[in-house]
Order: sequence, then structure tokens, then C-alpha cells
Amino acid sequence: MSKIFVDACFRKETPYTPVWMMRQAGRYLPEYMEVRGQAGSFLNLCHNPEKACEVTIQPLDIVGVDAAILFSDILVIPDEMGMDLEFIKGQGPVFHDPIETQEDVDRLICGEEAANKLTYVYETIKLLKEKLPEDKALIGFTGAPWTLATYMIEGQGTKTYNLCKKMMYSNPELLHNILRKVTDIVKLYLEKQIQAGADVVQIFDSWAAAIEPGRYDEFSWKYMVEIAEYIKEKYPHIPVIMFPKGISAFINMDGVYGNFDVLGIDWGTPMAMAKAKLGDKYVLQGNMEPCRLYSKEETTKCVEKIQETMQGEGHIFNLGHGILPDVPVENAIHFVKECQRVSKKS
Ligand code: 1CP
Repeated sequence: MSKIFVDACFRKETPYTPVWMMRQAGRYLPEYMEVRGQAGSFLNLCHNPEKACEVTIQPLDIVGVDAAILFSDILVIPDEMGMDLEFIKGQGPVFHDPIETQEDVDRLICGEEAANKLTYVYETIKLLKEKLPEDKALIGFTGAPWTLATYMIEGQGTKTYNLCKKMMYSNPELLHNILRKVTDIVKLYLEKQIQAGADVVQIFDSWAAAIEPGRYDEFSWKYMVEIAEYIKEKYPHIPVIMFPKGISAFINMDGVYGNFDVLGIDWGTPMAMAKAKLGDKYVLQGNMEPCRLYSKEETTKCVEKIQETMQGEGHIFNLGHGILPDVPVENAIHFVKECQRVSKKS
């Protein structure tokens, strides 16, 4: 059976434009909070394939999205590289011993050994393949090397990225050594997700905008392209989605290139501009400002505007970044219904 989401990634005709939401399995769903409570903690939930499978499927049943995204986190990669991830209440993710020197890089677990430690992710995917309806696609994912490196260097989320940038401008070789190690693992990690059953993969470069546009290729995009090319060469039937957040200027200066299928457009980038620059080459995904979800009227207006721009061609509906925890579930349901309504082909 064909999957509408996979078809849309390859620009094939679909009955309507499929829709999903970044961070669609999460804290805005009471059902998620309940399962997370049973698991004891967020990380325990990631490590428990049965429960991770359950929360992956929740937004399909509750919100009606057209694709599932594997429940996990981008930070399980540095965790399995030996960096010991902890989620601290009220603070977020923390690595207590961040990377400062080449010796720190040398002690990281790398390549196949690190990718093989992520078995709980592959187990979750295998379980999902048994449980998901045949017409729904399963999206596997990873963080981009740059976004992962920001946490590995800062030891936590950051507003200024000063440690990363100090390294970028005063010791770029060290930063490239980190990016190289992560890139090599990510290639294998996505490959193993595909072998376990992922139908599509997405690379999240959530902190792309921290890099000045003229240097974005050098420190992030080229590594993402290398990963995409590795996957496309071996698995041409698997769509690859790139989501670099906040790179309007990079798009504008014609920086985007590479062998992948779908470009995720963040909410700060006008869809019409992205379409004019890249709509012939890539299917575009996005890009409602996630806070529009606080108002049903504003949601409808935005969905209609995006539809008017994209005309249901080479498009996948999504938010322009993740859904926030205090969005009413009924508004998320409204968003999904509106996307399916306005794009329905008669
Ligand atoms: O239950 C909880 O309180 C934990 C909240 C949570 C959830 C639900 C975190 C902590 N991660 C996740 C799941 C998650 N993370 C998914 C799968 C679920 C889905 O999308 O439906 C995915 C794809 C991610 C990816 C992720 N984690 C990103 C990239 C996407 C994005 O939103 O930009 C990033 C940056 C992270 C790091 C992360 N994970 C969690 C936190 C609090 C953070 C830090 C964010 C920050 O530094 O601001």
C-alpha cells in the first residue's frame, strides 16, 4: 500500500497535502504525560521501546496526522558517545563533562561502536512497524552534527553559543574534528534506522541560525549534505528531509545544495521566497508559526495562506518549528483538519 506522506516527499500526486507536526509526541498531550509518568523519566521513556512506541502512535490517533515520528531525542547520540546525558528538571539536558580539548574528542566512542549502542531506538522502530497502520509513514531522525556539537561543547542548551563560537573562530580544526566524528556516527545511525524500518529520515539542524550565513556551509550544511548523500546513494527510495532552522539568509544567497528530497522551512522564512528559490528542486515542508496554534482563527488564516502559495504542489504541511507544551489539543486537531481540508483535491 502506498503511503501518502512518502508519495508527497517524492512529489507524486496525493489526494491532499499530508501534514505532521514537529514535536507532535510530547507534553501538550495528557496521554503522553501519563506514559512518561509510568516510565519514570523522559530518558527512561526513550530507552523503553514498548512505551516509546505507544507515545509515537498517540498523535496519529488523537490529532490525526499523516505520519509518525519516532519518539526519541537527538541527544541520545552524544549520550552513547560516552558523554552521559542527564535531563535536569527546570534546566533541560546537561552534559557534565563538555568537550574542550582534542583529548576530550579522542575519548569519545565513535563509528560503528557508538551506532550499535543505540539498539533501543532500532527496537522501537521494529515494534512501530508492526503496530502502525500500513498507510502511515514512520519518520526516523537525527540531530545535525552542528546542533549536536552545540550541546557537546556548551554542556547544555545556550542562548549565546559563546563556547562553540570561541572554538569556531579560534580553533576551527577542533570543531571540525567533533563534527567529523558525529557525522560518521549519524550516517550509520540513520542507516540502521532505515534497516529497522524507518520510511523517511529527517535531519534537525535546530540551531543553524547561530552560524553566520557566510560560514553556514563550512560548519554545518556540508556535513548534512554528506549524510544525505550517503543515505540517498544506498537507499534512493527513502526520502531525506533537511530541517535547518532560521536560514532564510542562506536560502537567499543561493547557499542550499545537495542530494535530498524535502527542505523543511522554518516559520521565519517566507514560504513564497523559499518556493521561488527552491520549489522546483525540493519539496518544501512547513511552515506555520507554531504560536498560531493558540488561536483557531489565526491557524485557519495561516493554513489558507500557505495553501494559496504552495497550491498543493511539492508541499508537505507542518509547523515552522516544534509545537509548544501549552497548546490546547483541540487546536492541534483543528490545524491538522484545516490542512487536510484546504488541500483536498476533488
Ligand atoms: O517529556 C519531557 O518533558 C521532555 C520533553 C522532550 C520531548 C518530548 C525532549 C527534551 N525531547 C522530546 C522528544 C523529541 N525531541 C522528539 C520526538 C518527538 C516528536 O517530535 O514528536 C524529537 C524529534 C526531538 C528532537 C530534539 N531534541 C531537538 C530538535 C528538534 C527541535 O525541536 O528543534 C532538540 C534541539 C532537542 C533537545 C532537547 N530535548 C529535550 C529538551 C528540553 C531539549 C533542549 C531544547 C533546548 O536546548 O532548547
